[in-house]
Amino acid sequence: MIWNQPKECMSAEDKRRMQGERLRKLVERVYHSVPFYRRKMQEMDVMPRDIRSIDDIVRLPFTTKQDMRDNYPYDLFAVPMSEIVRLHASSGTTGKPTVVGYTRYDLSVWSEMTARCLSAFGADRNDIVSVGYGYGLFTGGLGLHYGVEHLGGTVIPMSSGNTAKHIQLMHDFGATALACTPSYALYLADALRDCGMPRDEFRLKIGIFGAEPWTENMRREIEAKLGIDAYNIYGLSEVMGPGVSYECECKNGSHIGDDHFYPEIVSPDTLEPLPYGEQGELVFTTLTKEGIPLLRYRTKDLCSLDDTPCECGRTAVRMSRIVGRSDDMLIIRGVNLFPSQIESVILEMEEFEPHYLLVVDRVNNLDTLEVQVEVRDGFYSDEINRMMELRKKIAARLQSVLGLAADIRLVEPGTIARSEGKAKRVIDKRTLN
Ligand code: DLL
Repeated sequence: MIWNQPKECMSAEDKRRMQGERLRKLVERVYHSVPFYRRKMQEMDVMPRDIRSIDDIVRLPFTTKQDMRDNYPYDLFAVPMSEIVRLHASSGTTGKPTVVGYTRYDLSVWSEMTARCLSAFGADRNDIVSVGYGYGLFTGGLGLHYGVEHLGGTVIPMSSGNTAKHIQLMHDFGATALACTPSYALYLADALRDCGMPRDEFRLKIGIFGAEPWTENMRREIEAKLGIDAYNIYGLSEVMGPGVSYECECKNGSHIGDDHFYPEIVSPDTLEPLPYGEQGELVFTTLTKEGIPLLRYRTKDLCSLDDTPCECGRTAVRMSRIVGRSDDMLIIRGVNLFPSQIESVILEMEEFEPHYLLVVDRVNNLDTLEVQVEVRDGFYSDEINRMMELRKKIAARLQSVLGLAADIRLVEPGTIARSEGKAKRVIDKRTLN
């Protein structure tokens, strides 16, 4: 079912007019309330009055994660803190996270967007949705949560972890839909098979999967193993959270909520806009956001856009699956991390050389992260206890910075291969096929 027919099926002409009006108001707003944007626009010699239609968007400055870091925590907010009712955060490239603030209106748009997704996946007020995304600073849990309530369905706020309990409650509470990362869905499918409760005692029929890249093969495997219909949901905290785009029953790309988030594809090298159909970096302008509106935010996600008609009747532009990133961000068990975050922990500790290697793999459908790090001469020892202490120390520090457990392998000084050019810090053995 189409949740918001007038918005999701708007004619191209009406959509562009609406986007243009929203952009004009947005630029006016950020120019007067966010010094960062005023400065950037002045440097580029662009005034709010120069923005007359959506086509003028190319005259506006880009925003990056680094800009959010430089303005940590609140300097990109466009309203006083008294208007902000919720904060979320995601990983920054080093120490500080990226902070986003939502006004009441922003939260209402978010619920509307996630209700659109759920409706496109075939869910309605009769559905019981088990949300297995993490609740907390991560946007996955609470984002889906309010969408289910807005739809009128029933939400089970499971959060992540504790697979046995999750399966038991899905069984007992009659969950009809499951929201989690696609890799966790595969893990859960195996656990469900082995749990001793027959599949026909479960009412599961819909899967709501995103927060990390996945493939058509993974979809087939999940659908076959869990006996459900699996849908892709995309989003990022800087722009809102889950619900920026979603598949419809045609499963032929994800419709972007382009009445709220204006998408562009640019060349990651030249930043020149690319035509629909070409692959490049996805950029979003948040047309209606109040708390932290962003002009041309560079997601670093690589994909292509498609505005050809979709059989479902929605006219919203579709994006392809994410095929990669233009930076070195890794997503491990749904948690985003940058090698530089690990590097900064290692540099802080006198016991280690600044040489490390991250080995990422997927074992039984769960991502694993091994951090190999060289112990400095003078700290390296044959005594097992001393090495265990050291391992525990860095493991605890990494866990608190990354929010993720890593296996630590301490190695002797000089063990990790030195490179003459750019050091190879990551070996990602996961092959998504
Ligand atoms: O992952 C929001 C989300 C939660 C989306 C639950 C879907 C479901 P962040 O933690 O800010 O937000 O991470 C955003 O995750 O830039 C992509 O690289 C990646 N990502 C998110 N959804 C997908 C997807 C949430 N469906 C980053 N396919 C994004 C591929 C995805 N990558």
